Amino acid sequence: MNTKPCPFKNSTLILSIILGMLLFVTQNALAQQSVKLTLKLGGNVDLLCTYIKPGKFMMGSPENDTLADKIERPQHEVAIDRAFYMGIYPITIKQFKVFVQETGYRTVAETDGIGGHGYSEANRKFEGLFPQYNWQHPGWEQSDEHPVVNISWIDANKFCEWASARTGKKISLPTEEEWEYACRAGTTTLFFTGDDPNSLKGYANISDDALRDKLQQEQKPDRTFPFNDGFPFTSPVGSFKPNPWGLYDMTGNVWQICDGTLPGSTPNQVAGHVAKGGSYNAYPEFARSAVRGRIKASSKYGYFGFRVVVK
Ligand SMILES: [Ca+2]
Repeated sequence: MNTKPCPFKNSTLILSIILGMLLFVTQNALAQQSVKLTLKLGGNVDLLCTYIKPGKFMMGSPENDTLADKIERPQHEVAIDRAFYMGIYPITIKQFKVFVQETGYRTVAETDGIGGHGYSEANRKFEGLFPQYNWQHPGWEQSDEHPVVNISWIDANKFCEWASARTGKKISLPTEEEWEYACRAGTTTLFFTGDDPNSLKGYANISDDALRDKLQQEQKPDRTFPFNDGFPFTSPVGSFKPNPWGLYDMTGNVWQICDGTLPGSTPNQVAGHVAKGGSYNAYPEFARSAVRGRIKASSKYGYFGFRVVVK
């Protein structure tokens, strides 16, 4: 019996393995190219985005969600027909600075004579609206990597107009549907980390022991998360782990202002706009994926920022 290996069979096997490896490497390289988008805002400042594929999801809160507000119901299916890119992080101080430096833009909080909202170290409380508070001065130390706050729907849209002209891309706020679809990232639980609020530990900057320590007795929230996430106020973007689709700070850090108006409301109606995601001041109910914060076009608070989409 001839036991000598067949050289032709072996070389075919080796060739197949090599071709398979080449195909794997090529596919991965193409996938990496297609899922990321980096836009230049100027001044060596980039806007990093990731690809969000089309799909369907259940939006809003189910009847058995005891933390839900009635405006989040009924839960209903939504189809996202077109792919888009979404900012991996909320817009940062550094990115907003480029916009301001190039345009001279001044925010609503800086120009309406009323001012913004912030934290008083002396009084150990959040306060406002006062003229001393705006995106540059919320009452705590910010680095360039912190998400910009004290931003209104009006200001966020002005940034998007500028960024669109700057990059030649259509940059806007996400619709509420796009935001919730991207936040859930295929999950159907209350939080993208599960149904247990404590599952957000390590994934979100929310109301915690660090914040409680900064507040006077009257302002201490009674429903904080039972741990210290290290940040009483905003945290540099990307300080926590991302959601399943690679988006950071979708929950917590800052509420994210969305495009459009609530169904049945008009643009000038009080609280006709929506913000999502909760903030560093969010109790568990305000950190759910379905949460629906209502704001005016001119509302500005130290809890509110935004992220953008590119279409
Ligand atoms: Ca926190």
